[in-house]
Amino acid sequence: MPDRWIEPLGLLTGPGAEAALRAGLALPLQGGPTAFTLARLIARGAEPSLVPVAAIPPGWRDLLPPLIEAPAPFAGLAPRLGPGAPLVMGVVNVTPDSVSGDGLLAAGLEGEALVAAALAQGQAMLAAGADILDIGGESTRPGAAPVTPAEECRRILPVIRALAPLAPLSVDTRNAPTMREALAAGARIVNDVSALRHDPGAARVVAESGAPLILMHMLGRDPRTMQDDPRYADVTLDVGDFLADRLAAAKAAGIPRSRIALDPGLGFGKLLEHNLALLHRLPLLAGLGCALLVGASRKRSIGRLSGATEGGRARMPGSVAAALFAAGRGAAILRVHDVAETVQALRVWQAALSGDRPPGGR
Ligand code: HH2
Repeated sequence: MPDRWIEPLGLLTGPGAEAALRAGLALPLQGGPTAFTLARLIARGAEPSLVPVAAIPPGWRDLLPPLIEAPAPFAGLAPRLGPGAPLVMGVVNVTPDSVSGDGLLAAGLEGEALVAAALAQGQAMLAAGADILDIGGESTRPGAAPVTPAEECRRILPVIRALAPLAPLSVDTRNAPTMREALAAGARIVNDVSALRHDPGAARVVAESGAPLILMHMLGRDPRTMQDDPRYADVTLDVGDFLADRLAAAKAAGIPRSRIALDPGLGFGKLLEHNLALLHRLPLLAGLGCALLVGASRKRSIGRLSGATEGGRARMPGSVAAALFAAGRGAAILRVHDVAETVQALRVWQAALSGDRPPGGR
């Protein structure tokens, strides 16, 4: 567990960031394009202090390399939106009960019709600019009942086989047998919301396959109970400690840091204020030296903040706002249901931040 953290504050982007970097007044957050001008020095059991980056004491500078250097490109992927942009991960849920309201089994689809619908959904997301498709066969919404690996495989394997030739796929599963089958069927990335805690065989499958891995924070181990009175001393530091611990466990199992992305797990055992704190203080987690993934899309917090209580696509505009905010705070991967809307918003946001005219624009 880290005993010290540097929290980047005073964030800059675009020409302002470049000027501040040249003048030695800022440091790049994970290689840019965001830069930070202030550092909050946080040591366990002591009052935090705030200093300009040029005044970070020598005794703290050992924490800087993972914070300022670009992590290895996740899964070797270059974002389709260009350097410095996040990867966009489109969600394909082969479930009857997903919280986002988009589960393909909810539409009563089976067999060839299900595969055709998943293929059409995936193709539309790719045409809209998705970099990765995340295929899941088990809902992990609060209170969801678990699904056996056999049922999970029955749902997702035909979809993975159909989509694998078209795009890099991640498989959203906590189960080692499902990981193994999904990778054999053409998935390239493992997305485990239990961070390798649910199935003792998972670490070995990932290590032996060489697949990139997403480790996510969830409070406790069970989605059925994770929302029962979640409590933290300091949610960002607690999540940071957890992710550092899981990163060490993955490394011990033979999965190097360069293959791993970390995710604070918005909505997984968190109240609205916890989700907001994690979004806001995301740059602190960059100190773990991995690409950061944020999945706020269509979650209950978006509904609470926007009044879109009915869920599903009604939460799209708020989800896009959360995605842009996360991108500005160093998220390298955005997990979203509404790919076209998110990509359009990212294009405008990127151009406005950089101060450049978009290609072909006036
Ligand atoms: N959120 C969901 C599922 N998987 N994986 C990662 N890494 N991060 C997330 O935030 C995340 C995730 C829940 O969203 P959804 O897939 O829409 O719902 P459900 O689990 O009900 O299918």
